Amino acid sequence: MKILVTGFDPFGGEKINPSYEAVKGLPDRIGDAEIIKMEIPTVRYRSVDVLSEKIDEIWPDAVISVGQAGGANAIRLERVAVNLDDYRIPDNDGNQPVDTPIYVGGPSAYFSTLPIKAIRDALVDKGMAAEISNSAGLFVCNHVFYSVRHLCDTKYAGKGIISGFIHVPFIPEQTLGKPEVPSMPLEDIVKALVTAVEVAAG
Ligand code: PCA
Repeated sequence: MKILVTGFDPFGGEKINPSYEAVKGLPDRIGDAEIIKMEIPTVRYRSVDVLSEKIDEIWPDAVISVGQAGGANAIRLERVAVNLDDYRIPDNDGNQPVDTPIYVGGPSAYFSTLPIKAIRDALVDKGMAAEISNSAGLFVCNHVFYSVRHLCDTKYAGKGIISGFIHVPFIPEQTLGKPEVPSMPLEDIVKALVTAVEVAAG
């Protein structure tokens, strides 16, 4: 089985994005699963275009997208993606849509098809801070989460590809001098993603 795991490039003035830093740290195999790692741009539509090209090339069984959630104090297993872009800051190409559908005529929302409760339980069993989140925001992470789910139900319908989204906290080097802002060591985020892949791979 093949699992495509994506992280984003830095955005919003940050020098690194812990999502791709963690994805990069994953091994190339986890159990029987081959892990394909990819950095995608924090850019509306382009993020999904490159991801979709990769799906066409490798035909994964699962797509797990990972993004930074600044201020989060736990791994967040996202439950729902909504059909709306409403960016509080411009993306890395300067796009800042306001209350705009991602796919005109698409369903209002999609649920994750990853086993998010089983992943949460496995992480909590290992003593990690993890929770189900009911909003992935309205920025590029939600955009990618929604779009990949939409593709799995339309262009890739019948292929059985599961997909979903995991938000991760800042890592400590991003919060230097800001003791009030939570962070999680990079190696813990990598361990959490390994567990997520193991559970998703069944
Ligand atoms: N986090 C942003 C987009 C890219 C990322 O890593 C978000 O939560 O939408």
